[in-house]
Amino acid sequence: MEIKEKEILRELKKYRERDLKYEDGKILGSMCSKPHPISKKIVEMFLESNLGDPGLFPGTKELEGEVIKSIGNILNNKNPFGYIISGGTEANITAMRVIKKISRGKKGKDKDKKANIILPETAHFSFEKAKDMMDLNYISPPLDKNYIMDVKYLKDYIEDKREKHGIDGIVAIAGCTELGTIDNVLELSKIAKEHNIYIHVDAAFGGFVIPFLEERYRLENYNYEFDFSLENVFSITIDPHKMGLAPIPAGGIVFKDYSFKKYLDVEAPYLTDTYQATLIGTRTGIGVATTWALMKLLGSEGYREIVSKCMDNSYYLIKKMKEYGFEKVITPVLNIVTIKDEDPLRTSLMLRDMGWYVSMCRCVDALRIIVMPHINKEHIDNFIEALSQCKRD
Ligand code: 0PR
Repeated sequence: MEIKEKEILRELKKYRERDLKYEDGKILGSMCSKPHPISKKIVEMFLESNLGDPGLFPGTKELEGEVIKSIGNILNNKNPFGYIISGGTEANITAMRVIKKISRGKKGKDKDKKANIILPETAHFSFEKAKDMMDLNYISPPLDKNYIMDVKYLKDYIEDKREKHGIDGIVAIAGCTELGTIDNVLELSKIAKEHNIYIHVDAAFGGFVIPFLEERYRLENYNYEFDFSLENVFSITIDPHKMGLAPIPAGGIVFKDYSFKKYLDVEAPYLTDTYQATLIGTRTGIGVATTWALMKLLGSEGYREIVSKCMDNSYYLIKKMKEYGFEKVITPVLNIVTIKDEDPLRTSLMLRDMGWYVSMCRCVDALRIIVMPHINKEHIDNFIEALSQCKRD
């Protein structure tokens, strides 16, 4: 290797060494994890692939179709249409774009009127970005005692106070960023069916967890249904780069069928495919290839094992919290654990000074720990010690 190249790599390494490493077990507030080792080889193989011009990369394009088919399978959809894109943010913005387009069609001469969309208070901030771009109108019903959208309130709202043009869309969350809760999509689906409303489910996190959640981790009387088997669920965000263990960037947007493509297509007459539907034009095929490989390699059984390990560790954390006198906000639904705290910002900053990175909830005073696959029981023991030291200081 030329001296200059070696020097550049050495220089880069210095920067990279300052980054935290998942395997050190100190990253407790991230929805990403160390990608599966097979990813390295695939990244190299697909380095120059560009799905922005799919005619040049027909092999990668075909793989994308296969991945969407496999993801469709875990979401109970035999005819899925969708893309592996940059992440949950792009996926959610894409879904809002479709709702906006459909609503315009419905509003006729009032087509400049904003789309009215029901959005949970706990929705990810990516929806704020969509609102800025598309001037949407969000309506947020209160949360019920389980920290999910109050379905009864919503039903009354839609029936009693429907605006002239009604509600154009409902966003439901399956694996909420803050608490890991799942909206009652079954009930929402009934309401949506009755009033002809589009449902988008944000399962960016839960999409690779809920289908693989064993019975013993499922809470009684809790509704885990969230997929295309429910009527009026027309799109789902599901991110391989979260619990799917794919490297970044790998987000997923899946629609019920191909008919939704027309709302996204813009003309791109000089490209090999003369229409483009994704928000991002030039886009790597790395996410497609890694997701394809991981779904083949791990299969349902592999993902089930990963999810069980994370759930087991989540319950281990709950047990340790109890021993040390810390309280949870809710019994974990998925592998996200909440720790009540009067001043979560202060505590998280103290923890950060000690090298621990946790995050916080917005809807309740609590710390939030995402028990990802890189976290083991020893990390949890050490973390609880550190947390209790914060409280003593
Ligand atoms: N929808 C949900 C439910 C999410 O939790 C997130 C991200 C998104 C959409 C957006 O996904 P992208 O970030 O892929 O666009 N949730 C995490 C969060 O905001 C993202 C994250 C990941 C944050 C790793 C920190 C981190 O270290 O907490």
